[in-house]
Amino acid sequence: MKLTFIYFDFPFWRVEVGRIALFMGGIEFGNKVVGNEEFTRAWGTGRLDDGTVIPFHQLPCLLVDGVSIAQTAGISRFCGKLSGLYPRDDDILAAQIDQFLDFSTDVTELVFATGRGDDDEIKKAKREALAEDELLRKLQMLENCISSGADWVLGAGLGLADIAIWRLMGWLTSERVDGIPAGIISAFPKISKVCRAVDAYPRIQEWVSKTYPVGYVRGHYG
Ligand SMILES: N[C@@H](CCC(=O)N[C@@H](CS)C(=O)NCC(=O)O)C(=O)O
Repeated sequence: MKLTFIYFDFPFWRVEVGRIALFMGGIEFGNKVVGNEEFTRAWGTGRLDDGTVIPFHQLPCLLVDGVSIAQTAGISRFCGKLSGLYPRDDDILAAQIDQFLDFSTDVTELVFATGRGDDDEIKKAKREALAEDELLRKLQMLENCISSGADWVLGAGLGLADIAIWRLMGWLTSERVDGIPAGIISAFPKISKVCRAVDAYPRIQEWVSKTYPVGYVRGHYG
């Protein structure tokens, strides 16, 4: 099976969950990096310059033997199934994992939608307000879902939910999202603990040193 991720040159959670799942499972895959100009064209046409279909004119996509699969959660589940990180015979655990993938999408949309169409200063002000209100409310809900003392969001080992939350929080606390302070995580010790555990996990460390630029700020986890 030939697997190729199509995404920007940025290790965002939306693509990293699938990539890391495959990496952890020892499954080979490739990457096609799309620049902003090509993406603008694909956003309009639904195809990359080489003709590859982008079903919903959005990224990420995963090409599986030439078939384009879109949507982060679907891609993550597919990769999780290949690598043993997403159950094929435990519907409740599968649904629990799904809820954290979809939660990560909700938070991402909440942030991206804030200030969309506004100039940079207004956008920043709106995101600062978000970081003091609705975003905190969402993160508190996530905090409430994690058991005290747990290293992982679900079960006894690192899984897709942890990878999603680690990269989502890494993005939010990276100081690359104008208006969202890196310290936002400090009110949430259980989320911080999960992020630190993922960040220190040997196979994740291996992935980071293999694929992230030296000195890349992965986030501030408290
Ligand atoms: N529901 C999609 C959303 C993907 C998405 O919004 N991706 C961004 C890039 S990170 C994008 O393509 N934005 C352009 C657009 O939505 O038109 C998913 O979960 O993958």
